[in-house]
Amino acid sequence: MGVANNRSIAWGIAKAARAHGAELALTYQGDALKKRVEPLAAELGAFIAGHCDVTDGATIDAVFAAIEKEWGKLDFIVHAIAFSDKDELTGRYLDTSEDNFTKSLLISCYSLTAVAQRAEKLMTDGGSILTLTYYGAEKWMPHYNVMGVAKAALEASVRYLAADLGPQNIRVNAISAGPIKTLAASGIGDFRYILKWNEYNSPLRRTVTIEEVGESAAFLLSDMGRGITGEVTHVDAGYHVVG
Ligand code: 0WD
Repeated sequence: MGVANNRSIAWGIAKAARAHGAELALTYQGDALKKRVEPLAAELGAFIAGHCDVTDGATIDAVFAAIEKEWGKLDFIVHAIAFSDKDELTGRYLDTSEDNFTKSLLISCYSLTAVAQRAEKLMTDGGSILTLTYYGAEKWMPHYNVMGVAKAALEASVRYLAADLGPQNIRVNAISAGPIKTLAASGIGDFRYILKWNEYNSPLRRTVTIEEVGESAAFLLSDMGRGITGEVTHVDAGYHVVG
């Protein structure tokens, strides 16, 4: 969930998962993205599980019904979804409106729980749930504002969901990705500066690619990561140790 185009982190994950033998389903949000996602799905032989807007629970239900019909069960799910009004991803966190706070937290945080509730029923042989977070959850970052608060709540959700779903051998993890130029990231103020800053200061002296996030995700989604749950793994060229 969260392939918007071929620069999306979810696309990097889908490609890596496919390369390691996964059968895939993709969702799209609205007709505009449908046109982008259809050819990408075809490229990976993935089926389209339908329109999903996480603010509308009926569309989440419909996606899981489509998956149940196609496969009967589910092994893993990738949640790569976030939203905040662009106007509030600049300036001060202090100026966050109640409306955007509620919407950002609903789409960027609660939706993981909403998805996990549906996934639980289909993960009859255990499973792996993965979400995407960012260092702005741990430390203040310029312009990240309400998204930092949403990501902190998302990371806490990973821990609570991991504890709830562990007895069914369903693992819940997050990847904290370094900054990557995607559609969502382009809404963040001074994003190019953040990219450069990471390039100069991270231990690997560079930023990461969606392919690198994808490979790490494939590890966490697969049985190779079977001992890992409730974890936030940084795939950020090491920036978190210096930032
Ligand atoms: O630097 C970055 N790009 C980082 C992104 C660093 C660390 C983490 N992340 C996170 C993001 O916060 C997000 O959770 O990775 C995840 C994926 O983001 P992305 O790959 O950077 O961005 P993008 O390709 O734009 O995909 C995000 C998608 C949306 O695309 P747009 O740009 O149209 O908002 O999230 C989806 C949508 O497809 N999305 C929704 N899906 C269902 N229902 C909704 C919604 N209400 N809102 C957004």
